[in-house]
Amino acid sequence: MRIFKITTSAISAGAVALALSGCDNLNGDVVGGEPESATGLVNDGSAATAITDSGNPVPGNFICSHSVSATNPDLVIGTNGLVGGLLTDLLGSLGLDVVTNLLNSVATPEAAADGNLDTAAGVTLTAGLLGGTLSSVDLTAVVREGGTVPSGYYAVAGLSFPGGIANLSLFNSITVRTSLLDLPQEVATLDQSAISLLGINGSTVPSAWVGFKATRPYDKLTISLVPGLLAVNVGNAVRIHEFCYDGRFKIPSAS
Ligand SMILES: [Ca+2]
Repeated sequence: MRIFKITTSAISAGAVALALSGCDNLNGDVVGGEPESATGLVNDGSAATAITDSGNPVPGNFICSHSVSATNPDLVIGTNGLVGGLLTDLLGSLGLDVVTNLLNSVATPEAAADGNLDTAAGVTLTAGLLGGTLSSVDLTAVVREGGTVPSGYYAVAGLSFPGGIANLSLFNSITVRTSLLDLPQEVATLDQSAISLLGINGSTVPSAWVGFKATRPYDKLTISLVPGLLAVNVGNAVRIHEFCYDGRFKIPSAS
């Protein structure tokens, strides 16, 4: 994996409109995430946030304003952080049962990029699926052909953990990565201690925005989930609510 560290350049809002033009008039505005109808991820600046800018944590809590739904993306289930031909090659080398189990690990993947924060892809961990050839359950939003998200925007996934705090400990790592033309661009990884901090606000259902500010353009945005316990079945271990490319940060008021 190559990791590029390049100074983020400012870019006007017009640039993304240009890059994402021809997208069936979708503008990527998000709906949902209202506190009174909370389905696990509230979009009022109260959800835990682990977003970096050039490797440094951005202070405050993320509020998603725009989703990659603007591009009518395809949602692809994968593993090992692979995209494109490398993923196809790996899946082609595996038995049908393994591939079927992997594909069945993510329910309603399209809900992770439908512009609605109240809908989510659900990830199930199946004992025995991971730990050998496969190391992670991935979900990638593939920006529609010809479109890219320019540098200066975000690569962020909104997550919730329906099983509560205990579900945070299921994961060894959570990684968000980008690629362009199937070449790896940037990556941010939460290790176990960073994941455990996501539950620090004490919500019954922990939720979080994870990812980074993109210093390189991308056309694929992937989240990789690596479980720590490989011998358990966990249904609905994590929900992937939305992939967001833009938003702002709110500093929680002291109380
Ligand atoms: Ca959604």
